[in-house]
Amino acid sequence: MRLHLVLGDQLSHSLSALRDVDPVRSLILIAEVMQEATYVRHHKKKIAFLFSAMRHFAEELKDRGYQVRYVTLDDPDNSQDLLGEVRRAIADAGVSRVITTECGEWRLASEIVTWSDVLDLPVEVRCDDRFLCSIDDFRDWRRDRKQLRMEYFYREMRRRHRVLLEEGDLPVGGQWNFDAENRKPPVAGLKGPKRLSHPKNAITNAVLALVEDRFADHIGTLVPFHFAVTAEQAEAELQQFIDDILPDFGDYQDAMVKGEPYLYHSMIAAYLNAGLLLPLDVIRRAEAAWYEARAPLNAVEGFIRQILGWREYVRGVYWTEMPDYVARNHLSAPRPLPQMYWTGKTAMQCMAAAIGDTIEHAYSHHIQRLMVTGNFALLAGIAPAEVCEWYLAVYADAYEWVELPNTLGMALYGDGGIMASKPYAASGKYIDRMSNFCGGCRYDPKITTGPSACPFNALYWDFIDRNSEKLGRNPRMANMYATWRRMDPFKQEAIRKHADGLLKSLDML
Ligand code: DLZ
Ligand code: SF4
Repeated sequence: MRLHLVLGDQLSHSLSALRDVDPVRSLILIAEVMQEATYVRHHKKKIAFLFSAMRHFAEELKDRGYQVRYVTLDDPDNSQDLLGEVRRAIADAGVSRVITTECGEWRLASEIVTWSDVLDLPVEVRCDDRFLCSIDDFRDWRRDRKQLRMEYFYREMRRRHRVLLEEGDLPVGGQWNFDAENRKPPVAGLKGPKRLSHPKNAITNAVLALVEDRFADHIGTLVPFHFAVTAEQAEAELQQFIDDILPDFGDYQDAMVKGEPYLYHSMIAAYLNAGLLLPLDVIRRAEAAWYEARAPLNAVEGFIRQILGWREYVRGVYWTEMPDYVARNHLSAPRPLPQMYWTGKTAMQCMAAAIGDTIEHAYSHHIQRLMVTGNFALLAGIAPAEVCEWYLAVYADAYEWVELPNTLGMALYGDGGIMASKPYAASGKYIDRMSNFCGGCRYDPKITTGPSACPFNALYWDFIDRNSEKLGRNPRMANMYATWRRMDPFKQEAIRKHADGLLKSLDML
């Protein structure tokens, strides 16, 4: 027998580990284990989504005539770790070879490379060709480049996969990137379309009861549960996005609106990252919407760039920078994560909304992640390891390959400039322009010091001041430093003092 191990985020029928699966000589192993469910305290909805999707995928494999060994979390014989489950399957089924696909986290990958010795069996780890750039190709691309820039990688990926290209390998519309058109603030009354809610069957209901019972102390609410748990349901969400939502995606990509956690975002990241949708299919569908004049180019190009450019790029950075990357802290940010990240309890309306959406949906959109919760952690000097653990735990789409470069690198500048050429630091003014949160907030985004001042403001200038040695010579920060240096020294001192008070009482904000 060959044992084909499929991990919880590898739920694709085209998975490389399943390529030569045989109805008679293959046994497919899928296992729910505490090792994977608790290495960070994942959001309840993330665990429920994955367990339900894993159980549905196992049923589909059985319907296709394959032998599947599915181990549930509450199976009394479950060893609760993946190696233990591989061992039990080997002992029960007489296995001569283990086959799997490279996994998404260094933590587990570095364990799997030892299995062959530990088990005294060949363990074949196949390339994950659901991604459009292999790790070796990324390593080749970045070799000899002093500065990595996603934009150049993305252009190469457009050419390599022939996406939105005209003759002569030129970009359609005459430009590679239309982001300048994609930063509109919300207009009054902006409201995204109603999203699909998938009916829950017996499998999902059983998983919801299990998660409520076993993970009661993890963050998040389980009800209501709207997630797609099969490829067919994920496909329905993609279809809704392409037909009804994509046309407005570009314009309002960076907008934030109270009570509208999704606006015009696709919400497919959890499905892509678990394997229910495949990136190239998604890209081709979005591309077709432009060719058929069903969506404008700024929206289609911006959406495709996230998947063909950004998603592949962060994965390449992760695997070519690990294992040191996880411990980086370029700005020596020292503070523990404030409790509000786990409770959502804060008077800052922008933070309360981003964290509240996260607790309710295991989701918040990219500007909330980058410019609200991420920006606050950056300005307040929260230690990257604490922030990264939070992002990895709370989002249904989060695996370390995607979470770490986005959080440590992009949001916190913890890698000193690999992911971003300058820190994404912003004051309350930015949040006020891009959202409607400030009107209902006890703080005022136009004030920098004093009891009603928006905390982002003093923290912003204090961040600039505090990090002048490391950031002061960055040409992209020159304007900020010039403004700070021109500021009246009494005002500077008042800002420092106010920021110091805020930093000492982050949990009271
Ligand atoms: C995230 C997750 C969870 C919560 N549970 C499981 C599990 O029980 N079994 C499993 O095979 N995978 C699970 N996963 C996904 C893995 O953590 C993921 O495959 C690795 O982190 C590598 O990306
Ligand atoms: Fe957030 Fe400041 Fe606006 Fe309040 S005033 S919502 S804290 S940006």
